[in-house]
Amino acid sequence: KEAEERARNRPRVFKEPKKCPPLGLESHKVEPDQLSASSMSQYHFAPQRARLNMQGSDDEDNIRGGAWCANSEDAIHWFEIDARRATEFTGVITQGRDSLNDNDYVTSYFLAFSNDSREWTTIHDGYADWLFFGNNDKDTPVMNQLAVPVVARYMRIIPQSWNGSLCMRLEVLGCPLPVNVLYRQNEVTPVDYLQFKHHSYSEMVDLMKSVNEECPNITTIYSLGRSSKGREIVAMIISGNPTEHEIGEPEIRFTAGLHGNEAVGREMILLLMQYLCKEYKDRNPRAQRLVEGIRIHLVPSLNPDGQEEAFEAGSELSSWTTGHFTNEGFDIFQNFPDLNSILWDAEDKGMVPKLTPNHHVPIPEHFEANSSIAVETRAIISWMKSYPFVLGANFQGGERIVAYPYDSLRLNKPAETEGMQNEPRVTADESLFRWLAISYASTHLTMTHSHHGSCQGDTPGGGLGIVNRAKWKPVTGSMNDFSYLHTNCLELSIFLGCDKFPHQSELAYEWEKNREAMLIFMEQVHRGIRGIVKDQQGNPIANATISIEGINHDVTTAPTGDYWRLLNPGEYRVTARAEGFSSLTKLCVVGYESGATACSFNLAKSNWDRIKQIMALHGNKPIRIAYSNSRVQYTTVNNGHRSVIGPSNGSSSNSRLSPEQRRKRKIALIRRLRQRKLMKAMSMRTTLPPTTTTTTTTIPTTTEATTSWYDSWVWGEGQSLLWMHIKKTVIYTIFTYGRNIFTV
Ligand SMILES: *[C@@H]1O[C@H](CO)[C@@H](O)[C@H](O)[C@H]1NC(C)=O
Ligand SMILES: *[C@@H]1O[C@H](CO)[C@@H](O)[C@H](O)[C@H]1NC(C)=O
Ligand SMILES: *[C@@H]1O[C@H](CO)[C@@H](O)[C@H](O)[C@H]1NC(C)=O
Ligand SMILES: *[C@@H]1O[C@H](CO)[C@@H](O)[C@H](O)[C@H]1NC(C)=O
Ligand SMILES: *[C@@H]1O[C@H](CO)[C@@H](O)[C@H](O)[C@H]1NC(C)=O
Ligand SMILES: CC(=O)N[C@H]1CO[C@H](CO)[C@@H](O)[C@@H]1O
Repeated sequence: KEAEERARNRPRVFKEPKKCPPLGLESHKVEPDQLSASSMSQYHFAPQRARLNMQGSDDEDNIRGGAWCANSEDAIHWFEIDARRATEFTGVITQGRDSLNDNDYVTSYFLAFSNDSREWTTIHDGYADWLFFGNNDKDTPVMNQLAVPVVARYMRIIPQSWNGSLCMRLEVLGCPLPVNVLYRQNEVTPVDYLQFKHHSYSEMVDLMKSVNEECPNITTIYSLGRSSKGREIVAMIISGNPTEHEIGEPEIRFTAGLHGNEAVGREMILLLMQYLCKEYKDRNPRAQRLVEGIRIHLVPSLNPDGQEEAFEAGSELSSWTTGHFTNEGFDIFQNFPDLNSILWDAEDKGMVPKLTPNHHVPIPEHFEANSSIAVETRAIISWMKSYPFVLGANFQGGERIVAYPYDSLRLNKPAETEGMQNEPRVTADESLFRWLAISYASTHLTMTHSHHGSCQGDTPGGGLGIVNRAKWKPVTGSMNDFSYLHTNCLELSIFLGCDKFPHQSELAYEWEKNREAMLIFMEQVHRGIRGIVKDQQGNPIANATISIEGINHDVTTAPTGDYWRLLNPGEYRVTARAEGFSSLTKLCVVGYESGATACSFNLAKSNWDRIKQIMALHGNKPIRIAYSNSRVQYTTVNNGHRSVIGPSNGSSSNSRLSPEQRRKRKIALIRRLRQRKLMKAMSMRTTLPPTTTTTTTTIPTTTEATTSWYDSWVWGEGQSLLWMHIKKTVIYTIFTYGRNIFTV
């Protein structure tokens, strides 16, 4: 009480205290063996759990302590940090225990320092030990700065009072003193043209504008829409021709800041902009290949309101959730329509892909009116649909891992035996997603270092640095699942580290860790096949479907007819389908070398489609034909209008032949036609049901398993079908041969 009284009446220190960065309890730069304590209440509450923002779990099966907690039976309590070298300590940030139900936090403490961990000097105010006031709740970090820095190797926090149980999480601020030259060589030398600092919203926009001014002909800035407080969600395109989609060029996206306090991704994207601009101008061949071969969309902050909230709190005093949500309280990442249930329900009924498509699952109708969808989410959805994205990643924080979809969890079968493990549903592209995740994780400098465990204490990735989100921390309505099920784009989440908002002195090293991984990940967009689907006149076909045999997830062509299908190396049977065209299947081989395999299609109008066109011309009524020598006229049955159709220049063609030649030609032709008719009639009799209608009965053919029988009628050079009418089992057709019209 005396100490408290004195502390309250102590004159304020007006001198600005020296500021040092965190030693790295939160970021895990401080290793487990640097942390120790007088006692612990249970194994789950070991001193290693005392890191700022450590997340706990009260789950009975998997208890993870949300703090270090002392054994309440002890009389003396302390928590000790070994900085491993002489350090100038300048402050401490404390937080209570992360827990759903308990309110455990330390309200006051002493600080002591030592050079050998035996003799301790407690900070003193001249009369007695200096009492520091701690927390008032379990989550908000509270910082105490030292008026005068203390040089030492060890530091102890000696709790004096607490609420609930004695539990705490903390970060220590200090500047390590240089030991010798060798040590300094290990430190990263920042590249001078890059800005290693945290950006507020307006600083971020300014930086993007300056990159745009620096590299005007490879960059452009646009907006996805506005946040709920009216801030533009700004994006930059970097590409050889940034303002338009070039046919054949894939588009990819990097996004960050879905959660405003996850700051590393935002800064990595801003650094990537500066890097690509500078390296492109310096004619770095790799940067040039990337910029010219891909249209790269970079969105550093999808939740600008959250970004501002977290930025104001700062890198140390932002708690786990400061700015995580939008202004209206939504977690954007998991605010998307749940399409998984729709697809999985259809799958359970055996309807996929024959009756329900395995891709582009429609958004439920009530979505437009649903007030629990954030304005930011709506802007992102319409953005995702308006560019032909092939590959994307959203950067997040709080863990060190790449998570691939599905993010939503449904077990394959209901448990038959108690205790039996059921596997979650996996995407048809599981092995590709794993590859994409590994391409990032294994290139990142530290993501696969599993010897320290993961940030929150469980090791989900088994050391590979990748995890299926549904197996780890399932969420429904995620951006990744939505992207996979509603668009052509494969989207993953990249969690960049334990500390969501690290001190800005860490940014240079973060850039070193992520730079190569980001470039490698972008280059993966050239893995697989790509091509253009056109009709026989060379017009691109939009919205054509590309299916890969054995992978139950199709993609579609862009409005310009081009498509990309990311695939691991292998041989694939690829089928292109489009409304009104005969489908076509090809074998395309994806090799190990870089560069997508070209696999383009020219689709022929299906005969059926042409028949429908001709019938539509005549009001969908049967057409009667009449002969007059070699000139053919026919009339529509109903209205009596006579119309002379097309190839009636018979006389001009046949007039150059002698009558004998003409007769011989005719006989030969009739013979051929009889033969063909017989063959077709035989094959049809065996496959057509007795009351044939115009539905799709299919005949297996040698080439195409999926060709409709009316498409399989092979027409010779110069022949084409004009009209066909089907009545019971009799098929009437009109077709042309050369310049003559025949009927069968
Ligand atoms: C630790 O040693 C340094 C000199 O090496 C000294 O300046 C400092 O006061 C010592 N700290 C403590 C707590 O004894
Ligand atoms: C960009 O502009 C500069 C100068 O205006 C020019 O030298 C350069 O070739 C241009 N680059 C591209 C990709 O058009
Ligand atoms: C609105 O959207 C949320 C989140 O996707 C969903 O949980 C909810 O069921 C929807 N409400 C209606 C009425 O569709
Ligand atoms: C694309 O084709 C599908 C059927 O294959 C159709 O349902 C959908 O409306 C088409 N989309 C567009 C944008 O044309
Ligand atoms: C029909 O003949 C006329 C004149 O003989 C010619 O101008 C026209 O191009 C011909 N049409 C066709 C379809 O051959
Ligand atoms: C013993 C205990 O838990 N006391 C208080 C701790 O703080 C919370 C609020 O922060 C109170 O509700 C508890 O009563």
